[in-house]
Amino acid sequence: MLTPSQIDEFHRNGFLNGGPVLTGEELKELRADLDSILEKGPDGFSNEEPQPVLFRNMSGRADGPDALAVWQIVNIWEAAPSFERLIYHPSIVKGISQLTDASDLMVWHDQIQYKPANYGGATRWHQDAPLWPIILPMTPVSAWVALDDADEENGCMWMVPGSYKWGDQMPYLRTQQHLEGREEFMNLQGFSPPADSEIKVVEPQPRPVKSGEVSFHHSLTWHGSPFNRSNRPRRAIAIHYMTGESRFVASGEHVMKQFVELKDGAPMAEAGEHFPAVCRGGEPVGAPA
Ligand SMILES: O=C(O)CCC(=O)C(=O)O
Repeated sequence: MLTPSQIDEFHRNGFLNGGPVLTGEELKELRADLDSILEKGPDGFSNEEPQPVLFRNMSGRADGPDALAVWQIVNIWEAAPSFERLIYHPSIVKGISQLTDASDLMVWHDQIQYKPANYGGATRWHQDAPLWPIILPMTPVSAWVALDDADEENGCMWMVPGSYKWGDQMPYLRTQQHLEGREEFMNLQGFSPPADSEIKVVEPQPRPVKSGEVSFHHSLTWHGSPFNRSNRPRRAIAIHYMTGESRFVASGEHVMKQFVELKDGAPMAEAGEHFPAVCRGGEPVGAPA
């Protein structure tokens, strides 16, 4: 359970380190499952095998001597039982329910972003909700679980306090895509927060997360993560949840749309097995046996 002061901190900043949620045993199993999937690679799954929805190097700079990689795996929970248990993790699910005030929650999708040691690429400044145009109202809060200590050296996330209250600012953030290295990541230039904002300055902060801890962020919080030039990998997973109010927007595009056979405006709670319910009536339902 999050405390009232943690919930206040989240509502002020738009992010929160929720502390440790994984046992040593769980961490070991998650790392081993991720490593074996990374070893297999995007083309290593047979048709009969359960597999993730997407597996790709999302770095735009993957060729040549400066090759950089961010391995993105969407819905690893569909390929590995340890990750399936993680999306139902009672502390994570309860935390999301507390921070959203929603009693019913489903998984929208999960997402590994693995930055290899020495040549891990950047995840540029962005907000999540504008990139998810097939659901409304927007899915409000995500959980990000570190499988390695994530710090400034190996590309931890950076966030901007209060930015989630400034609306959809993706057009502005798209002008800042040149910021990729650790030394330049704080140099967001040329944006003035709305005059009535509680926080009126753009102050990017690195947000280290220890392995086994969960960090929560709002889907309009400005965030990103620079290169990993350290000699340590950065393994982590984001789990994006929807509330029971989410409805399908048929005009949008998203990699998860292929699994939605609903009419425009229908509740995403009816979207089926790729979007499992994890919380009902404010209580985590727990992983299937
Ligand atoms: O793992 C990262 O560095 C970025 C993750 C992210 O953008 C997210 O969780 O929304």
